[in-house]
Amino acid sequence: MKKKKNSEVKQIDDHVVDNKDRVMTTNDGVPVFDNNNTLKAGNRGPSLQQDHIFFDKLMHFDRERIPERVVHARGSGAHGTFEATADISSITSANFLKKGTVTPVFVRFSTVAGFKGSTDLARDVRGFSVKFYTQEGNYDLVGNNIPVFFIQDAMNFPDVVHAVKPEPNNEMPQAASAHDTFWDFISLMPEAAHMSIWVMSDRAIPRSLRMMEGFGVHTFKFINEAGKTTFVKFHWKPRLGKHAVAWNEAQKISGFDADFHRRDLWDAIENGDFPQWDLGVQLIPEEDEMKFSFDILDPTKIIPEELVPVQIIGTMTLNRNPENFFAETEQAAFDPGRLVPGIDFSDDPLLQGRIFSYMDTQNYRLGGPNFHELPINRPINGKHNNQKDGFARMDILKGNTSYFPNSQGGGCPYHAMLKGEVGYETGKQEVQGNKVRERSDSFADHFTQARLYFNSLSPEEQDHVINAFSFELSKVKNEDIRKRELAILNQVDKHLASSVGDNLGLTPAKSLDPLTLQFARQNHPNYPIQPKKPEVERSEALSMKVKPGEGTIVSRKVAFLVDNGVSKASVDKMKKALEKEGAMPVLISSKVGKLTFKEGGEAEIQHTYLTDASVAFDAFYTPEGDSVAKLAKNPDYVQFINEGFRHCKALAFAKGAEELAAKSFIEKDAGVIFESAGDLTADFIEQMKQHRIWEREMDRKVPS
Ligand code: HDD
Repeated sequence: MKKKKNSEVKQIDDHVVDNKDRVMTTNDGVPVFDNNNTLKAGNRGPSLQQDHIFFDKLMHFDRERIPERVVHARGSGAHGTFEATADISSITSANFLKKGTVTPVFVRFSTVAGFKGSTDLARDVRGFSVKFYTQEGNYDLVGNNIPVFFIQDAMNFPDVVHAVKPEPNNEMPQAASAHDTFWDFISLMPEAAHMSIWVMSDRAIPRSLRMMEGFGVHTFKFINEAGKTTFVKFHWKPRLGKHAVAWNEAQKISGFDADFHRRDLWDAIENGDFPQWDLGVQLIPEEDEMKFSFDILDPTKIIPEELVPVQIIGTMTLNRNPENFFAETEQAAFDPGRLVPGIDFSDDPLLQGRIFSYMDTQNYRLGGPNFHELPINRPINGKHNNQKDGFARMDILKGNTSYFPNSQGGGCPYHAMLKGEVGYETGKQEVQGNKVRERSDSFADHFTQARLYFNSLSPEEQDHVINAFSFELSKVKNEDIRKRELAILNQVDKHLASSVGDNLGLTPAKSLDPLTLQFARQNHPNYPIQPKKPEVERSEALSMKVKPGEGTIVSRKVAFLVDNGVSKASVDKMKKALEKEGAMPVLISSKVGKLTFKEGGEAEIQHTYLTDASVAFDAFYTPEGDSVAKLAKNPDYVQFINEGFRHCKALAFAKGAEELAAKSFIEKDAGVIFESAGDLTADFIEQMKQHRIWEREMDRKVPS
């Protein structure tokens, strides 16, 4: 793929090593004569202490691992660019947000709880970290795909993470929240109610990293040239829409392809299907800080788009895969404390705590304070200061002055104020108050927005939330925990609580559990506090259901279920129609290698019923031909289409293949397209655009 040489790419390319046509060397560049045999006394004799070449190799190998991230260990990264498309210069002086400016970015998506090698399809929040290499230094927007957080104060962060991670005695379960310690914690923290509904919704099992929203979560501040503050919430809106898999699918994908999301992102970029997101902002004038029924500093709250619309200010395109996973994705150090002029923190107590944690963790994980010098972390505008030495220092500072002020070095590097240049200036803010460890009662309404989210979902999405809570709480062994969580759900929505209760054989209690109340009163002595009337009770933007007439099938994978003797004409007709819409047909047959067509000629097969699973595809097409008789006898084929049906995906059958539907549990139904009944290709594409045919899910489950 042709590479675009932006300054970040150049900075990385300068460090890329290509071994092609090179002789192997030691780490000191000494050519290695024999890389197979250690040095021995006689060819059957003991190894010699003087084998420096062997030690050089083993010493490096023994130290190849670094600590994985304590959270968000599992991640996938990509390079790209961000282009600012709107004039917001009256709101922020941030240079990279000036209309028309193009800034290199590196993005890392992650799950939170699982270890580095865990499955991509865990039910979990996804991290959405973006490093902007701006001309005024690096800016990191370190967000998630869910706009709220479990806790309100950073003091509880290690606790929530300990609760969700595998339990400390037996280190189980991996990459899963469905266990006692997590729900014990959540059921004692009513502030987690809102986020827990998001995590139990389809948002936590995205179809693709390319099909999820991103959020800065906290309220931040924009500062303009005159020093005026505007509060801001950041949103990433995916051009491919927001979509999920079903939970049953997620569990199966984890077995078939634990790298499902990583592969999908990698392949899309290699194929030139560059994923894109628009960056949106919600702007709140400083004077309106206290205007809402909730506190904008509370990270368990969203600002509904109906109250403050999202304005699009730029577009991000991911167009280049990393050369090397470790050097780039693993060593990328993100830090929400890394701001550029024009952007500032708010007083959100969760955000304030993050300002310490990331710097500290990078120092530990990347082995000392010079991690900024790794190619992936270097600012492209250069770094100039008097910091020096430390493990693995790479920059070679010229001259004999490394202090300020100095006269010997001409007073350099000088600070921006000395020459009237732009430097980072914190927005002015009057601060008053006693030193206290307390929480504002404006943070005490834990259920109104949880309800807003649940009420904004379609009935099918609500059903998924109910099923997810039922699954997770069924896995909890301690019944007291189940009851406590049910009591919380009952504060959010009666239907939610009673439906989950039915599945657990429990009747939800009317009020919160005394233990939950006791903990809540440690933060708010008068808890529960009468909530303010919310401005909106439903927000359309929160549902992921595709609206009629919307939706795209760009980059969707369609399984063409074939075998030798399939009709080329029947394959090509559908292939052409799908490719025109940007979808990706994939031929699946009983073995890899050559597939012969009915009309003569061959195709190369890469995917088989053996290696691939129905859950990895978005839709299914069975063309006609002599293949039909073979498929009728192939249980793996029948499993493919049954499962596709169960997961509410569109299925199309060419005229001569329609009888195959009867071999499975599939009948004439929504999203099941028979060529004899209409326009095969157009109907198929229309159904695929909906992403799923949810109406089929409610009462037409089939075994698979
Ligand atoms: Fe965090 C990593 C997102 C709260 C402490 N966090 C990390 C990553 C993301 C987030 C996306 C992965 C970065 C990467 O790709 O390398 N974290 C969030 C969001 C939060 C949040 C959206 C709340 C709104 N985090 C949070 C708090 C603390 C931390 C309150 C501690 C006080 N987070 C960390 C960390 C990590 C991290 C321990 C682990 C690895 C790393 O930083 O680089 O410092």
